[in-house]
Amino acid sequence: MTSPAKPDPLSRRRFLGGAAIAGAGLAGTGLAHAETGKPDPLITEVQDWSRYLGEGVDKRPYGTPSRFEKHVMRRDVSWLTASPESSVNFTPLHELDGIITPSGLCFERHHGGIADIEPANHRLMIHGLVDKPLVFTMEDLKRMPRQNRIYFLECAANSGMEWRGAQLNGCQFTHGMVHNVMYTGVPLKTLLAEAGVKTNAKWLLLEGADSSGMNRSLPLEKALDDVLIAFAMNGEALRPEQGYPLRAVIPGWEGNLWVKWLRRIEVGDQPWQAREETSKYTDLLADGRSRRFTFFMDAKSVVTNPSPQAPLKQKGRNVLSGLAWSGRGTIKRVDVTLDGGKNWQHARIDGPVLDKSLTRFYVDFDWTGQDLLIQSRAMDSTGYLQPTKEELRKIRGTNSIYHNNGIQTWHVKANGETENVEIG
Ligand SMILES: Nc1nc2c(c(=O)[nH]1)N[C@H]1C(S)=C(S)[C@@H](COP(=O)(O)O)O[C@H]1N2
Ligand SMILES: [Mo]
Repeated sequence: MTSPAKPDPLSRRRFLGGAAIAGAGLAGTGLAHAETGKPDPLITEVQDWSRYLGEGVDKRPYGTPSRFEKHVMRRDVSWLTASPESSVNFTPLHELDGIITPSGLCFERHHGGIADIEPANHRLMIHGLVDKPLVFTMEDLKRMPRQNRIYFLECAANSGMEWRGAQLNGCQFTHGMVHNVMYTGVPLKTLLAEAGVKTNAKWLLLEGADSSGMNRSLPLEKALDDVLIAFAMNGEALRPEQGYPLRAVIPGWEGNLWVKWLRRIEVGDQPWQAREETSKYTDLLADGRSRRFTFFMDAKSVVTNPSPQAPLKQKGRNVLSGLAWSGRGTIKRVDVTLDGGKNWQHARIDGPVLDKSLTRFYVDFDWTGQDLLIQSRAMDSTGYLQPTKEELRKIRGTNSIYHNNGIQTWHVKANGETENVEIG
């Protein structure tokens, strides 16, 4: 949408100054900018990138994003943990679109740093209550029938800092312990069938080869359902920080169960009561009791744009964008309010709507410059509706860390600045 305007003297002068131009014919027309109506010299001036040869195909054997995208990165919160080896960083959700998280931007959570494993020397052992204990090499696993599936992984501690009120200013920090990639791997049930699970087996222990040797108990029922033993993400080998060369994929269940650098699966008849399922990853309730084994990640959503790190820049036409997901199925509907819950509208879902995957939604709206109180609320295929934080606190109290799927509120001010708030 451009309209003719007066010739821009600046671009005309530069043109007459002698630059050899590809689009020379445009130079005198002074085309106007679609929104402001002002002439825009960038469309008529010849830029360096049009004037000189670009880099050759030999310069980037493995590609990286444009140098102008350096701000798009994982970030940590320095005061959150004592050391970077047992810590977490966050996915920059406000910089992403669609449903796939680029591998290099997937948040990382590790308890003992990134194990540096040579795949030729990696083994996966299955033992315990089985007819035939087995050891697999990576090559063995890659000769077995494999599947491709897109799933979200959410750490149970995602939004954990928000239990006592709005705290961190940015969806990267409040909701960025989630990523969504395509995994390639062998169904765990295939491996278990090969080993022959004994009839009294009920639980598995999954153990990592990292320095923390992190382990978790997994019900056999889930293992026989949809668990994958994955060696690839987004079409290439797992990244070191995501468990290279092998990780467990436990669709819809809390991230802690998705053991990385997976080396051992023991079959047993009861849970092991490992550190990560007793002292950690249990939910302290309002009445002082603890809830064990909260495996499922319930339906949740967040508006990623606008948000504190991505304020509104201009009145008029705008796109509100966000993500919704559920560990119990697909996303059926997302409701969005711009006025703190007085009026709700159905968001426009676009792109694939997959089981236990992030789902992208939009609201195309006009901003007149008034204050906004933005919230989103997801409904999943079981009919479950994402709760308010107050509803959650009634059951869970405020001493919880994990499984906070409450509705997030962003306050957009008249100048577009956006803040993490709670409304009563
Ligand atoms: N071996 C091992 N597996 C692990 C962990 C770990 O520290 N060691 N961290 C767990 C936790 S708490 C989470 S949330 C996920 C994070 O996966 P990511 O780093 O791919 O985001 O991995 C899980 N698997
Ligand atoms: Mo986690």
